[in-house]
Amino acid sequence: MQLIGMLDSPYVRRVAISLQLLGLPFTHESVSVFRGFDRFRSINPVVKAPSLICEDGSVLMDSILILEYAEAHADKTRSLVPADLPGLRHSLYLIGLAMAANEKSVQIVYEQKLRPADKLHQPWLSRITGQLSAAYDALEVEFAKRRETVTSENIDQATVSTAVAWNFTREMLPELVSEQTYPALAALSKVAEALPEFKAAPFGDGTYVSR
Ligand SMILES: N[C@@H](CCC(=O)N[C@@H](CS)C(=O)NCC(=O)O)C(=O)O
Repeated sequence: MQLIGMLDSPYVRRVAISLQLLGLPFTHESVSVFRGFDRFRSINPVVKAPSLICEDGSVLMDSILILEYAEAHADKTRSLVPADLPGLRHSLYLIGLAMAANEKSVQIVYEQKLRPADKLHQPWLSRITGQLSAAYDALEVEFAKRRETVTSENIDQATVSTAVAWNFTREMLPELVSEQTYPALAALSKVAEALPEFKAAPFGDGTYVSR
């Protein structure tokens, strides 16, 4: 399998980390949806990161769908989502919050970097900034309750997605999420970013190389 997209995307990064945790070998091509538009379009005409080129050549897109495929593909002894219904429901609730944090962060970045300054619509920016805070407020409540130290063996998708989202927002919009306001998320991030699977797929324009 080949993962296409840059690791500065939280969607690409959560897939790169999850594939490792699920024991699925893959190669990675770091292609920008902006600077590498033509190259990306030659792989996936829709130009969405992440894209995953599967064993039979079919191309999947959207991190949620790619991870659904990865879970089905992986050895049944390792899953990043709980098997029991209450556990799964809670995990999906948290993943939804992390995905909303990603989406709102990306929207804010696009507003700031892509839209001409005189076209900026402040009410929209205020709205999505409020939504971003609401997602992190709820995640902080959850992770403040957790006591177990995160390891490569016990980490779940809710934790991977939350840690990746937090790191992305801190890298791109540090003024919006302070470590003082979100101490549990800041602490989680430190532990998660030290795991080998996170270190092998660092935020930025690098390429994942299998260990
Ligand atoms: N819901 C999608 C979101 C993916 C997404 O929006 N990726 C961005 C990069 S961070 C992208 O492809 N942007 C280019 C575009 O939408 O044209 C997922 O989970 O993969």
